[in-house]
Amino acid sequence: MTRLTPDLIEGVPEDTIDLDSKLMSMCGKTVKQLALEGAGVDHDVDFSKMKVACVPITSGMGVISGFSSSVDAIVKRLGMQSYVTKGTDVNGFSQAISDGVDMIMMADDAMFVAYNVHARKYTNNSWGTAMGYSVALKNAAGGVEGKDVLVIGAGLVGTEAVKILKSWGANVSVTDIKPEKALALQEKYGVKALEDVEVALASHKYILNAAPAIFPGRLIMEGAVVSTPGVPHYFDEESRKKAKAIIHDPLEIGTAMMAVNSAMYSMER
Ligand code: 2YJ
Repeated sequence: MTRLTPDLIEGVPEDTIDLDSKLMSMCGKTVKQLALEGAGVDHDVDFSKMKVACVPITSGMGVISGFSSSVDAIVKRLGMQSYVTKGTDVNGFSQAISDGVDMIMMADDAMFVAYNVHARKYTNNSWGTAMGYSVALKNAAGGVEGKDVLVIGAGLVGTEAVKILKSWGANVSVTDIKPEKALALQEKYGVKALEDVEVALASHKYILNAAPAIFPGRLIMEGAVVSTPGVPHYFDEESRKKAKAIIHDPLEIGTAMMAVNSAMYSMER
């Protein structure tokens, strides 16, 4: 996982990118609607009774300025009650438990979880990101069943995306800067490993980019739908002109997906 930096997330609390409007125009759904779909829920859910604590974690590389407040804002936009604990780490966690919260959101350098206290289960960010961006891709593409979809990156998010897209009936190909990683997914999940990322990109209209890579516009297909959680995020003018949709935000889609999925562990479906 790439470490987020304060500049990447500075617009998240006030939602300066207006993610819902962007998603509505590309996918026809809001972030909450996409997250519910990813959690397998086919109706709106009132989350107003769900109490969430966001715990800042200082271990490893430490607190990222604005991270907990961004997660807090994202969770609030889903209609949940949320706050950032005063204490950090174990102190913050114990405060959250004493306050009787239903869910705890916290991240260190390796793991970001939404922990449902009642169900004693968590949803992690790799799955949340893969599912959130796969659902967005599916909606923007008008379904993926029987379509050729390319997953770039065979890391934690890419692997989850391969499994999800395959389960939806897509013809999944995967490519990674380390070919053996793509080959391992080919073996395990019966998808197709492609070695040359440029050839792969130029021949696919539907792309889930789970790698911190930058691709030149000459390789992007006309009318392409690119769902791209990776940071840094950069698509040149040619890509933006040619693509039908480039779906990206630094934190919200993955985080909303985690929060909704974890909340549903203890709510009626
Ligand atoms: O509590 C804090 O402020 C920090 N401990 C947060 C650390 C956040 N974690 C990361 O940046 C992960 N490496 C990646 C998160 C993935 C988001 N898509």
